[in-house]
Amino acid sequence: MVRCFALFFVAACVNEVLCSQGSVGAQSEPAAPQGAASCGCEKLKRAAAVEPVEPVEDRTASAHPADKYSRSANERLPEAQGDEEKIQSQMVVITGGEFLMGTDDPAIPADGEGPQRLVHVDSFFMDIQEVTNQQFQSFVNITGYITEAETFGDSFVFEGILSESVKNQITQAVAAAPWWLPVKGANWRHPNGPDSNITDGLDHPVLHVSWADAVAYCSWANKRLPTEAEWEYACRGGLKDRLYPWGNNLNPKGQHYANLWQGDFPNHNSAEDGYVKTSPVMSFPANGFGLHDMVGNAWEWTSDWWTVHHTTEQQHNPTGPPSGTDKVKKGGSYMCHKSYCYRYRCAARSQNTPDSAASNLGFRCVSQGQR
Ligand SMILES: *[C@@H]1O[C@H](CO)[C@@H](O)[C@H](O)[C@H]1NC(C)=O
Ligand SMILES: *[C@@H]1O[C@H](CO)[C@@H](O)[C@H](O)[C@H]1NC(C)=O
Ligand SMILES: [Ca+2]
Ligand SMILES: [Ca+2]
Repeated sequence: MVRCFALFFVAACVNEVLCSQGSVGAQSEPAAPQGAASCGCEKLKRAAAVEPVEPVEDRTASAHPADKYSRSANERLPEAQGDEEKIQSQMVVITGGEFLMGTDDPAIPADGEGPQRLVHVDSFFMDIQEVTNQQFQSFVNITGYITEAETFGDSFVFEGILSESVKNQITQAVAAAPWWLPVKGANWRHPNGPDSNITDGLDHPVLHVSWADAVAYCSWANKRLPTEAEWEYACRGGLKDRLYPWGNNLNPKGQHYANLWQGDFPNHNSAEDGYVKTSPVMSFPANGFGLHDMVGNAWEWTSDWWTVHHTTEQQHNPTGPPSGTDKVKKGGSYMCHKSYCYRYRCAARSQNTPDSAASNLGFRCVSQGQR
């Protein structure tokens, strides 16, 4: 059976009627600068356009990937385990404490960056890097896991990294962000379209992974996704009330500290930081906690459902709303430029439906103990 999924696009809270999650906030809070708010990179949504001819279990099956792909469900030979352990990310302990989450000076108020609030998180361990293609490949090799983008048969790819021949076959684009194209055959193995591969990108962040895919990987590794609070606490690297993981200056001493976009988005990427697309993980300096690429390179999924409304009361280990339609992602990507997507700040945030996948969205895992 051929499944058909329409791509609908929510114009970034500029149109309040269309913005299902942010409409109340967008009305009650000052509007963000149009350019900054109309970032297309986080508004990609899959939605069933036609009545499904198959029951929906296919999709709910991946809502509980932890059971199917748990370590115990996939016992392996000890020698295979040895290889796989080697390939796991190094983790660092993030010593718990209190921090100021969010900001009272939001660059994009409609995203719910404020208010600033006191949050306590307990200690945890965090991968020092984004999960790489090689790590994800090792997971897939052992478990046979199939990502949602592979099941759906397509994923979103930034036009600028597609080959001309693939681009020419595409007739559909995301209305308010025409640089995003739904590309058949794009998935983690073919991140820049069906004619691309990861042979030379094994140490780059895995892309085109849905939220459930990320959860499945972390569960398999006996880890989990970070909460938004854990992620932001880790991003700040012990600094208080700063924009970036390393401070307030984007390019201290003229150096680049993250893989972002330089030039004129979306037409010209001057790649002054050395990379037009993703970079190998850990190509840029670590923050004060020893974490690399917390902002830039690939966006990172968190476990929280999305809301733009936050209590100002002090919270301990907040986990976000109990339910929702979108999941929170943090950190921005190699596609972020101040002119349209100033989201490579620790307080910045964005959202996607959990079944979304794109050529700039990945993840890293955390755990309660050392793995
Ligand atoms: C996964 O399997 C493929 C095919 O056998 C192999 O080429 C690749 O090296 C394996 N990757 C990992 C990370 O084990
Ligand atoms: C991967 O892509 C490179 C560059 O386009 C190409 O030369 C190579 O043959 C491809 N490898 C595979 C296994 O398809
Ligand atoms: Ca770059
Ligand atoms: Ca990142």
